[in-house]
This record gives sequence, structure tokens and C-alpha cells, in this order.
Amino acid sequence: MPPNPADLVAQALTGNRLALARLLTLVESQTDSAIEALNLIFPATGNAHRVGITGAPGTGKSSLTNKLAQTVRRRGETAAILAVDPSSPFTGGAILGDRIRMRECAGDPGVFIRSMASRGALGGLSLTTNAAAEVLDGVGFDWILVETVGTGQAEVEIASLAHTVIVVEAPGLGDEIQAIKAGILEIADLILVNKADQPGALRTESALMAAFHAAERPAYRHHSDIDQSGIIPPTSKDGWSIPILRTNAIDGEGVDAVLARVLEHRTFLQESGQWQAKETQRMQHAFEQSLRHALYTAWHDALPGDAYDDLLRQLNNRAISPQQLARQTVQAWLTGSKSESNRHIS
Ligand SMILES: Nc1nc2c(ncn2[C@@H]2O[C@H](COP(=O)(O)OP(=O)(O)OP(=O)(O)O)[C@@H](O)[C@H]2O)c(=O)[nH]1
Ligand SMILES: [Mg+2]
Repeated sequence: MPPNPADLVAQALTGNRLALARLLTLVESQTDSAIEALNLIFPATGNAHRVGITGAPGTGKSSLTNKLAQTVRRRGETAAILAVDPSSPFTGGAILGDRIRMRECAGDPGVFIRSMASRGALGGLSLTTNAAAEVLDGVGFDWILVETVGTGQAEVEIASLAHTVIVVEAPGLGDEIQAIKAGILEIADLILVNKADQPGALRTESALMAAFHAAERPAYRHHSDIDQSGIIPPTSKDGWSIPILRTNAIDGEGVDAVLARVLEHRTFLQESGQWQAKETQRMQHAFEQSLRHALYTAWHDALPGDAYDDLLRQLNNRAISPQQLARQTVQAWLTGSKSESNRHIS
């Protein structure tokens, strides 16, 4: 028998981890029960700090996330980790690997780890990831750490559901320039040069700094931009100075400093009003995505038998363009539902 959403939510809210796992599976399904569950948990949300951790494959995102969760635990707070898209072709079989790398957190009830295979999910990555984050927020986790592999659309979507985005770079992958090209740095609130113990870490750091400053401040940069120590101040984003930090995710060196900066970023967002703006934006995004999905489903479900095939046939015959067909379809639908509601009134 399918689980009752209200029971699952009630059990998950008491800290029942099995119920939480089942609730997450339910909300990923985007069924009516999923919507009911999300609606029940929604009033309890809005307290977690959502942190996106993204970067090229193999830069150390999972190892860092694990260390960050431990640092959070030492503050007496709880963390939920969402490892998104571990089924990516770039990281085949990574679920097992992630479990192993995150085993240091295993057995700690203050850390919850969930892998999400989002590929092919209806409405894309952000709809299901946001739903899962809502549940984890609602059941009371202080931190939600979302790991995504930065290989395409995913890392841009992460910016829409995280308060703070950490971009992880590492030496020796030759992707510094690629990352910059792909625009991944544009979404960064913090940049980490991980694997600081490896040769080339300093070079990666300078390459990042140089690229950053070349992009933002062209040739007319003044000497006063360079402070006493000769270090170029980090680039800013809406008034926030983006720090570039070195970390070692194996022994945890530098991770305390990362969390300190993330906390500073939280304060910055709250004091500047951007925290609330991000919340509003995220909810609007979720609403609009859900609305598109609901409208499409309602329209599609109301179609008689082979009406959809007829539409496709018109396209195949080039009798009508896809754009015009969409317009006419909506107009016909609206007219149809108007006359239907009139019928109810009369
Ligand atoms: N030397 C060194 N190795 C590291 C460091 N951080 C991670 N590694 C190693 O790098 C490899 C990849 O680490 P992961 O944490 O799985 O990296 P990831 O970015 O999550 O990888 P994907 O999820 O597959 O994209 C593992 O073998 C780690 O042990 C570091 O700071 N120093
Ligand atoms: Mg990983």
C-alpha cells in the first residue's frame, strides 16, 4: 500500500529516519501525494542554510562536504547532504564511492546523507532537489549541503536553490580556464582551491585570481586596488567579496575557515536583505515550474483519445508551425474551459 503522506510527514517530523527516507522518495515522485506531503511540511521550512557545493568531477566535492558536515557538527548543529546526480556518466558508480568517502559521518544521527539520481527527472534537477531540500529543511536540519557536478546546466540551477554557492577547483585538472568559460565562477560566493597539498595548487590559485580580475577589471586597474601585502582584493558580487580559499579535504585543513566564511556570507545576506530576496526568488521559481508542470498535465490529461497524435500529424505534414500550434492549442483550451464553466453557472 502506498504510504499515507500525512503519516509519513508526522513520523519524519519526530526524527524517524526511515520515514524521512520514504518521504524523500515520495516527494521525488511529483505525484498528488507528493504535493500533499510538501504542503504539509511547508510551514516548518525556512530555517536551514542551503549551501551548494559544485565543481568539476574529482575536485574533492564529496570529501569537502563530508568535512564541512563534521565542522557543522562540532558547532552542535545538524547537516543533511544531498548528493545530486551521482549517476552522471562522468562519475559512474560514484554512489558507492560517496558512501565510502562520507563514512566518517555514518552512524551520527545529526548527519543525513541522500543520493539523488536526478537525470531525466520531470521538470529537471531543481524541481526534485528543491522538493528534497524543503523536506530536509522542514524536519529541522540546520544545514543542507547540496553537492552537484558542475558539468552543465546543473551548476547554474544550484544557484537558484542555494543561499551560498561554493565552487571547488583543484590543481592538475587543467580545467581552470574551462570553468571560467563555462561561467561556473559567476555563481560562486566562495571559491576553494582544494587539494592544496598537491603540486600546482598555488598556480591554480593565481590562475583563478588572474582570470577573475581580467574579467572584471580590464587594463585600467589602478595600483590602489592592490593592498599593502600585494594581494589583489577578491572580486565582489552584489557587495560581497568572493574569497578564494585553499583547502585539504583529506586532513580537513582550511575547512574551519570555509565554514567561517559561509557564516559571514549568511550575515551579509541577512543584513543586506538578499537572504529574503533569495527565498522569494526560490519560491517563485518553484511555483512557476510547478505551474507549468500542472498546466501541461491538466491540458494533456483532458485530451480525448488520439488528439495528441493528431497534433503531431499536423506538425509532420508541416500544416502548422509548432509555435502557432501551441498558441492555438492554448486558445482552444481556454475557450473550452470558459464555455464549460459557463455551463456550470447557467
Ligand atoms: N591529495 C588530496 N586528495 C584529495 C583531496 N580532496 C579529495 N581528494 C581525493 O580526490 C578524489 C576525488 O574526491 P571526491 O571527494 O570524490 O571528489 P568529487 O568532486 O566529489 O568527485 P565526483 O563526485 O566524482 O565529481 C578522491 O580520491 C579523494 O580522496 C585533497 O584535498 N587532497
Ligand atoms: Mg562526489
